[in-house]
Amino acid sequence: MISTATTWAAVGAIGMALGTIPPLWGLRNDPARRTHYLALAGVTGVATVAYALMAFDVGTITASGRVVSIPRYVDWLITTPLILLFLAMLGRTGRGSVLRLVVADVVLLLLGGIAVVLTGPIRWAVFAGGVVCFGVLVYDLYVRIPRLATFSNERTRILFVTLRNLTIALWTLYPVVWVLAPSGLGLLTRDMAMLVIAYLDLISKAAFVALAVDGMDAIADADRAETGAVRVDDGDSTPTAD
Ligand code: RET
Repeated sequence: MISTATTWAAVGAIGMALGTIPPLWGLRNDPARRTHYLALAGVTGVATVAYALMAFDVGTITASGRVVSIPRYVDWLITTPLILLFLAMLGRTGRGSVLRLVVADVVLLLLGGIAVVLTGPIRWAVFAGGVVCFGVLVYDLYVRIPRLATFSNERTRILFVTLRNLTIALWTLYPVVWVLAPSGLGLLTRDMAMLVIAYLDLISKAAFVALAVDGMDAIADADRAETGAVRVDDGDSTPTAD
């Protein structure tokens, strides 16, 4: 039987596929910034595959009476680090800070995935562990990365701030949906949760990627000029963004 969850997943797959067009276009027309476009194309490209699988109900398992979509968690584990990598690339903050962000991200997702299948109070303790990792991630994006960043021009800094704010605002809703969905208290049905998450995923991925591609000329300008770049790599110096 065709459920509403699979229908929403199909809508998600189409949206993500359309969202992959701008970075592919960029790859063709602006090869100098290949790494940026590849990261962006990966974000929506991987999600297209994950949503297509969910549309056919592939990889859906039931554990402790709860339905878990494996493609969803695999998608998040691959694509959220790519989003963070792109943000860090804008500020050119170096490998250490990217690694910190990615570790906090992967750990929070794994804890969220594990908590779904646990029962009893430990489940909420594991979920709380995920929320703590999310706190580290938000701190890094708001405080640490801007402090370490070397924005080559004002437009790149503005692009970073816009994408960073969009990311934090949207990502904060995921643990809320986790609590409301069958993964948590079960106040939302599986179909409703799929609709809400598909919608959140589309904005945090396809809209993020579209805004990023639109802002790539700022990076192109910066690459060409390389003027006004100020290296601020410790806490004593004036932050370049807040
Ligand atoms: C979980 C539960 C554990 C605690 C926290 C969570 C946050 C998940 C996030 C997911 C973001 C996903 C994105 C997908 C894009 O397509 C795992 C729900 C904090 C932030 C951006």
